[in-house]
Amino acid sequence: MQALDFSRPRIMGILNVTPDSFSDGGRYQATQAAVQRAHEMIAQGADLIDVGGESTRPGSDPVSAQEELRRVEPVLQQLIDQVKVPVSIDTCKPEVAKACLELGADLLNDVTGLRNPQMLELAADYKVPVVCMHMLGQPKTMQEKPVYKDVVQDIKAYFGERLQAAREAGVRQVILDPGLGFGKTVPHNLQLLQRLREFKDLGCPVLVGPSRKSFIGQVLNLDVHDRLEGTLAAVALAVWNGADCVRVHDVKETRRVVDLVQAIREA
Ligand code: HH2
Repeated sequence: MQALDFSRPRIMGILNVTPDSFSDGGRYQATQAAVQRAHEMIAQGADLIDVGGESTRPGSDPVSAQEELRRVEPVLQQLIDQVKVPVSIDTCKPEVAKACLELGADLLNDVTGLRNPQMLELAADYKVPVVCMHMLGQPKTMQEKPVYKDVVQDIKAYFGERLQAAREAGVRQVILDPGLGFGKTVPHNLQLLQRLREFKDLGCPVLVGPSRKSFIGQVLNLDVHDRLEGTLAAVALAVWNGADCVRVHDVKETRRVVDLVQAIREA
């Protein structure tokens, strides 16, 4: 697999094959509904599809690798045959990652930030890029008073360590994601978006996932199904501030925003 091309900002469409994801849980549990949704997102302009079989919303309980695979495997099997865009697997479990790579998944999205060295070994063995997302603690407890000295500097220091480990393991491309909503207060999330460009110093593509997240709901006092404009504002600023990829549910609207911001950047 070649390194992914981030010569222009990319859109990663979210496909949650779960009963309990925070904004779309239960909608794409049936394989056909999930596959159809992936095709729809690609037609709307998604550059990548991210398939997930475990919710990591705040307070969620982990599911077994067996259950996660039962959810994602049939969807991946069809998608990998049918679509031309890269398909990623959103998992932190090496067993799940390996089975999906065997099926032909094109990249790994690890919300536990490559804490498990087996994820690095898999990315190196299968020669796939990997998203290293920062999370403080575990989903069950991560929102209980997260503390940083300086949220950007602390996360950069963490990335520096993981990048070193990734290089030593022979991983060819690491995409860095500060992990909006994963062990962060509202001000932390806002600062991460405001100062996103600082992550570019590390020399890797930067991905960000603001879609429908609770910091948007808290700033605007809006429920999860009413966060589209807030998400698009965050997407616009993220791309302006150097994001190479945005992970979103609402691909059609995001494509328009990203393309306009990019046109302004290039003008
Ligand atoms: N956010 C979620 C899940 N995976 N991966 C990356 N790289 N970055 C993110 O910000 C990110 C992620 C949570 O959102 P969602 O998939 O919509 O919800 P859930 O975890 O409830 O399935």
